[in-house]
Amino acid sequence: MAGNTLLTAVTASLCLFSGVSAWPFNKRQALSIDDIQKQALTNANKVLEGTLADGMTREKCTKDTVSIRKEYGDLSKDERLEYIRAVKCIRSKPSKLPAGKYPGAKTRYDDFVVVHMNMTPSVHSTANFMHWHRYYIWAYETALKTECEYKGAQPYWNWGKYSDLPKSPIFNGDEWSMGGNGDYVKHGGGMMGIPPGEGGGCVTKGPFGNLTVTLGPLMSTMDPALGIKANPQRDGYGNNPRCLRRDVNNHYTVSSLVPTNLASHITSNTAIGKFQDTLQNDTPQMSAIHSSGHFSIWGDPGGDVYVSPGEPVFWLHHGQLDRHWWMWQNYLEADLKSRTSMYEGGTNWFNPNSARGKATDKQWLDVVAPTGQDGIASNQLFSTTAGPFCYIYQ
Ligand SMILES: *[C@@H]1O[C@H](CO)[C@@H](O)[C@H](O)[C@H]1NC(C)=O
Ligand SMILES: [Cu+2]
Repeated sequence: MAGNTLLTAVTASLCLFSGVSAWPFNKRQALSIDDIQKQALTNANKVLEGTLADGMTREKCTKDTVSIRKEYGDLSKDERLEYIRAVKCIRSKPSKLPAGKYPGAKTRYDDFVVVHMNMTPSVHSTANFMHWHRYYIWAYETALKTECEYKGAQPYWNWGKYSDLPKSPIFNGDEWSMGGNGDYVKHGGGMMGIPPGEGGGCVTKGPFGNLTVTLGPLMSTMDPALGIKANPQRDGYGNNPRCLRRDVNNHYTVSSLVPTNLASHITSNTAIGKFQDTLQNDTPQMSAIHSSGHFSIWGDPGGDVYVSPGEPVFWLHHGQLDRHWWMWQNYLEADLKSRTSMYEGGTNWFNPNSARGKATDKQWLDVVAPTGQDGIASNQLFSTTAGPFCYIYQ
């Protein structure tokens, strides 16, 4: 990837300056996404060693205890099987929610989906968007460990790594994958003129083949002609058993999710407000990075902003979103401290005049919070190695 970026930079310079002395040896090279990851990791380690200050206090988290989140394709086959086992395990434990109000919440996994459905308006396009989701993914990772004896860390999906996503280790449908694409069914495209991919039907191959989902839909973005059953309850919490659908496609992995675009998103936004807004706000020309990841999987419930955690790969996508923020926070030594604590935005997605978020605002996970760890303030969720957290990305 570093090689590709260099080549692109050289080619671009040659085009711009053809005729002039063109060889760009003295030009500043754009950082590649791999360079950014390396710098972020170096700085995050300095913070752990105490040679670089980020303004946070940390007692428990050290270089010896920190856990390392890896890319799914970088896990060994045994590590992948262990992750798949743990996800299946959490999907087999009973829900802790009252069945009367949430008849669709059958399993402990569904508890996570319900909490997200419930919180959606107060945790998207808001000041706490990155913080709440960091907290939420960590709670899921913790549940895998404490309720299902999971030995590893939460893996992520590096968006820029696979230009042919259906053939990636995540979606190729083999026994070490997160299941295959949906079976092909003829269907129309989605929002903003996105063409249909080669799936659209039920996932029938691999570890999550023939999975039943029960909650939602609430805000489906799939072609209505597919006839996805409406939920018996208006709030989407009713029991609506149906298959997991995907339409894994390459539309975004070759556009908004290419490594150069990911790198320039990180290097060109210096304040968190801009960083979060550009990450989330789709334009008619281009889907933003956050939705691009969701829509690369698409399907039901993956393409539904409320119910999307019902898609088992949600956690890999949002793990990467957290990593994207972590890289942005950490890759510049001089800005690391200020970027760690930046906080900006409102508190309700649907109300642009909602109260401004404050770093002292408590965040809630309700029934999926690890014991004694609900209601943690945003300013304790700033660093992945302070507050309740102790992990870095490799
Ligand atoms: C899913 O069900 C279909 C049809 O019964 C079957 O052919 C297929 O092997 C099943 N897949 C898995 C992963 O169990
Ligand atoms: Cu979300």
